[in-house]
Amino acid sequence: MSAANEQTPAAGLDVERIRRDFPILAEQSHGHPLVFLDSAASAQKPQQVIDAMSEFYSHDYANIHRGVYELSQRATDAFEAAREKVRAFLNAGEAREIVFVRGTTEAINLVAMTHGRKHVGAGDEILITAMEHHSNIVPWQLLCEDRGANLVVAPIDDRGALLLDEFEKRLSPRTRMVAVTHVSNALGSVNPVREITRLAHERGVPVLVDGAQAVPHGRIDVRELDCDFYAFSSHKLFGPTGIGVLYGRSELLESMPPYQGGGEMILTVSFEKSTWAEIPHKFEAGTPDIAAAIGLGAAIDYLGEVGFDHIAVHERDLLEYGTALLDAIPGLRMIGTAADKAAVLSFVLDGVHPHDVGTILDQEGIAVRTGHHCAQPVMDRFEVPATTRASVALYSTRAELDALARAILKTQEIFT
Ligand code: 7TS
Repeated sequence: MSAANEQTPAAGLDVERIRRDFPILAEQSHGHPLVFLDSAASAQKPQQVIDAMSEFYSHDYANIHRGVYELSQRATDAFEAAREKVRAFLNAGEAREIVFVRGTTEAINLVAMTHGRKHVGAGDEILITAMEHHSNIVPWQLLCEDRGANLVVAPIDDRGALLLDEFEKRLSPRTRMVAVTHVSNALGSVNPVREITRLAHERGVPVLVDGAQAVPHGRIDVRELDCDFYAFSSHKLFGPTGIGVLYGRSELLESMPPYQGGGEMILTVSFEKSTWAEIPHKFEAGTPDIAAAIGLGAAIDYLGEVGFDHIAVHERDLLEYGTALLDAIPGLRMIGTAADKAAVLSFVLDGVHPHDVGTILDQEGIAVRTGHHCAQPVMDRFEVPATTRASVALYSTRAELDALARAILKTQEIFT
């Protein structure tokens, strides 16, 4: 690969070389160089990922786990090699603890509909936090409706950080599951997952972590976090859409009923009774997005070569730099100022609706997300209808944040 190979740790990240790996960053938008500050919605893809998928389709493509012929074996090997890369990436104990799904949303639904249905009954509780993305709220609400159970929400403070003592108070003898985000997509707040798993496990409660916004920014170790489930989407990790991961402790996955029925997930089928394949295949009914899994593996290789320590240092610099720039703009209020924060600058401007901010920024070639970010309860908590959110990734630069600040000032001039 590029930059990383020639880097010494002290040299940090060579962002210009990294940027050359991402062909889309050379695009223009409305006659300006594209300033892509929406990586929290979905990250851009390096050439290495695009090439890995194209190579697979060109040379190794066949359906997996079925054919006795060589090509199918090659495809199966590539798919399973991607699983092993994910295992190593999360530092999971075993590759069979890695289930390929469509993304974070499907991973959480899978746990709610299998583990949840098995263990949650009338009057039981699911404990989440006030900063969850809709995909870590609604599956639990569906489960609660189905079972007559209750969704309990741990509050956050005015900076957007979880109130851990309030969280602990809400862990009750009826709590059957804790489901928390690792990093908030709307606020950037980083949750103290290790503390959360400790508190929950003291009471015998399993913990699911929504890692969608955490994986692109730092090294994840599911064994150190001591979580029971960890979910993420490939497309936010510089990989393709259509694939994601559910990590689950093997003993939990083994004890769970299947999620969807079909081919691939069975051991035997008769009209009287079917039996299930071993994990993880029990949860992988039907033909998966094979090329996407291989693309995800290539993204993980890429990040490994860049080095997560370098990425973390670079992004911390961007976050501090961007925060100082935006804080200096009169009439701008940051939403989400937790002490432990990652990659997200969410804000509102006095007298200008976020959609208008987004539209003016777009005219300047700057891509940001505006709206409730699929976290409506967070907007309610801060009493705003929406925010403008700039989010950074390993390829973002200080110059892009300068462009953002300039465009915000221009927006204010237009609207006042
Ligand atoms: N959890 C979190 C914390 C997220 O940020 C997202 C997507 C999801 C779950 C769902 O991921 P999916 O891949 O299954 O869709 N977040 C965003 C966002 O912030 N802007 O667009 C999508």
